[in-house]
Amino acid sequence: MRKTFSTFTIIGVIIILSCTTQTYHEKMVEFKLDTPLNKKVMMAAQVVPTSQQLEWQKLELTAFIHFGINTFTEQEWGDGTESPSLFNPTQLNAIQWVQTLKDGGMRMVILTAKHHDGFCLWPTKTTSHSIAASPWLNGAGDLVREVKNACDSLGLKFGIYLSPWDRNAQSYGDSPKYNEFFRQQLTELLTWYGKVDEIWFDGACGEGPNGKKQEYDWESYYAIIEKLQPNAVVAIKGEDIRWVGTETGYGRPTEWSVTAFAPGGKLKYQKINEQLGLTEMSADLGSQQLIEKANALFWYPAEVDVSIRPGWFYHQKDDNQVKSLPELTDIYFNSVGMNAVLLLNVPPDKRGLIHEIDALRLKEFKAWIDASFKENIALCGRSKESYGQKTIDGNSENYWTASSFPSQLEITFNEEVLFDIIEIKEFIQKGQRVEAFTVEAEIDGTWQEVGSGTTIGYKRLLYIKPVRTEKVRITILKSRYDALISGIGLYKSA
Ligand code: FUL
Repeated sequence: MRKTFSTFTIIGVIIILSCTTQTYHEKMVEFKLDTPLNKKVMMAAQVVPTSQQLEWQKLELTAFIHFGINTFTEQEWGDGTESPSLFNPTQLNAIQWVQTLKDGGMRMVILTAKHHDGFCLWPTKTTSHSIAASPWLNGAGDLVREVKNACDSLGLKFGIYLSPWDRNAQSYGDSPKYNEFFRQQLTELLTWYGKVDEIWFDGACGEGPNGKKQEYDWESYYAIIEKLQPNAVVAIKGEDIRWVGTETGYGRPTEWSVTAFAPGGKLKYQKINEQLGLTEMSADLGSQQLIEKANALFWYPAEVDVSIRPGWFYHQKDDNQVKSLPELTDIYFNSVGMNAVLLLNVPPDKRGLIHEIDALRLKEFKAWIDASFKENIALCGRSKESYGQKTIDGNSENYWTASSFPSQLEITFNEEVLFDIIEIKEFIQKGQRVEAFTVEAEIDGTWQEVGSGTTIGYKRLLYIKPVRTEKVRITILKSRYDALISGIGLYKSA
């Protein structure tokens, strides 16, 4: 890293270390009826994540494993009538799964303990429709334990996917009975395996007009989690992590972690969403127009789930359709680079192994990330101000406060640099605030815009045409309150 050539100057409007006292609202804020919009917006800027949500956001890359009876029947949604005798992986090796995912840069693994077909990957006492009735290890296996142990030994976090929709359970549709059954399953999973970091409640339910109508008792499920795994984050039909609304790997260019969209499955929150006409898939979940109408806001950050293959489960016919490296890197920019966490699904095959093609692709993906983000060019040289480097660095707890807008931050290099990735981070421990920014480079003596965006949040990446310049400036055009910028990076992609 060159340390001698560049200078770093802050131009224009005041950028000072924050020292005012403020009122932060952890996870949610409610408005009084007559709260004016400007006050609401200021309060929105001070909704902050819980420590668990913050830790989760920092993971950036997480993995999904869809594995179960569908793996053996070539289906995506089993109907619950499949015989457990079909489940018979011959070379199952959970260490190979977790090591492969780790080699792909993943920091957590979420396993489908039970998908919609109701087949349980652990020896549950709640039903005989489980691996205990399968030929795998003569019915003595416990796949949840194997994956958890592999995660522990390789240092990855561990999560559980548990489908509320269950097409095998006899009691499904008899609401109190099934709720009790589901609570028992949840209790087993949250007590038998040590620490669980994420619980993923799928929102899908394919019951048609003549199907069984099951009312899920979300509050009682959450109470169990609160009691047994208070540090876990709960996703999708949970109140900590939001489904981004697509399964394509692409988030929103404007992605607010503070949403008017209310989290989870509680009835009172569903009503809020009905009133505001919002679903996870709505284009806008957090604009000022929406804040104006809202009575409450939530820290409810986005998770982007997508499969490395066309389906969620392994199908041999898809071996030639594993996503390419450019597809994965594009997904990276559109998920991690858009203020979300990527949840990449990698389904093991019938042998019980992650297929060689997928494993290779994951390695390539990690190698590309490592090579592309190896050197933060913005760090070249010393900043004039003692704090400048820390701001660019983003690893410290320091940040800059830009208090009026537009506010500019200029980086001057004494020799030409080349980059095509721009990274900007907000200090989200104090909220998400920036609404618009631009990035310019001085090219042939004039400032030219090379990138722009709306929200930043935890991390915003822009993948742009390569730029050669000696000067870069970032302008925060609009922010809901003081903009707290905790990191700036310029990189050349591999
Ligand atoms: C959806 C399910 O229906 C899919 O099978 C898959 O599990 C995906 C992650 O969530 O809702």
